[in-house]
Amino acid sequence: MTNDRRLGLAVAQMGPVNLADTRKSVVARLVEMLREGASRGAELVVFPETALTTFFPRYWMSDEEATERFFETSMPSAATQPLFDVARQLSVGFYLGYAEATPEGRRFNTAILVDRSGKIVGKYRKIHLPGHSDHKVEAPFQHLEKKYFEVGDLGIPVFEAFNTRVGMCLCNDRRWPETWRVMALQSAELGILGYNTPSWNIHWNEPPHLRMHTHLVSLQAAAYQNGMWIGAAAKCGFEDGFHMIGGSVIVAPSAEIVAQSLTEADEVIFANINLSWGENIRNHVFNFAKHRRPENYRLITERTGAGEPLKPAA
Ligand code: CDV
Repeated sequence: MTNDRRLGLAVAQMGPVNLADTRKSVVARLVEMLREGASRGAELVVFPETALTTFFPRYWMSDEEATERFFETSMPSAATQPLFDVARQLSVGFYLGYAEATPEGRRFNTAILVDRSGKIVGKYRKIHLPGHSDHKVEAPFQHLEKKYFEVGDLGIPVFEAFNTRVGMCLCNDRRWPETWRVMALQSAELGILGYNTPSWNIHWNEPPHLRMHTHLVSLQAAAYQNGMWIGAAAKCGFEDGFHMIGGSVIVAPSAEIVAQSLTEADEVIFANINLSWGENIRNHVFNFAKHRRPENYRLITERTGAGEPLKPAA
């Protein structure tokens, strides 16, 4: 028997943001989806990674040009203020991914959590940065996250908000079990993320149908193995001719998908989630306090890459 603790959760998928699109026009799209989410009962709306611009790491340019064109130096800014204002008016919070330039000149792939009063209550900076930093001249497009962003320096925090505990991550982080386990060890009941996943990959050979499969299987396994809800928002479709997968989802702690986008356009999906549903898993099969054996897991923090087998205990 579980309690009934509800949260209205919306995931606001975005269709393409092209190079020519202004911040103003993008924020207007976000505001419209925030309104739709609120009208359907959402208390929290999840937007994608780099929601305010095109997924610019596909383009080679100087760091100065990238910063000037695609990074935010303040949040809220004049362009994003309407989102915060409408959030406060409608009493609906949101998660927003954007490229952050700090006053010290550091750059991160960042997500914020904004509460129902329009106040920023959490920040995460992406840790698992995929791609490369060199110019792959022969490649059809680049994936320059390692050039434009530093590795996040805020850890994997969990925030007390929305009457629950919320963990945040971004895109590639979702493929790493460590991300979710660190959230779950802080008793997160909900993990949220935005993503930009190109349908073709210049780094390893994964055909388009597997791109969707590995996306979903990562989220479903993470939800089940950590007894958490997960909400994941895509930016998708053809951005100036470069295709990215959709497949925005809300996943239950049972690993079942309770809502999934149908399009590759702006689309809001919604579920009135019962936050207690993870308790059955966290109290039994994945009762961490009872069953985890961290003394056997030390390689997870000692080694980055795979190495030789450990010597068997005598
Ligand atoms: N933006 C991303 O982190 N994208 C990666 C791609 C490069 C594989 C992802 O994991 O979807």
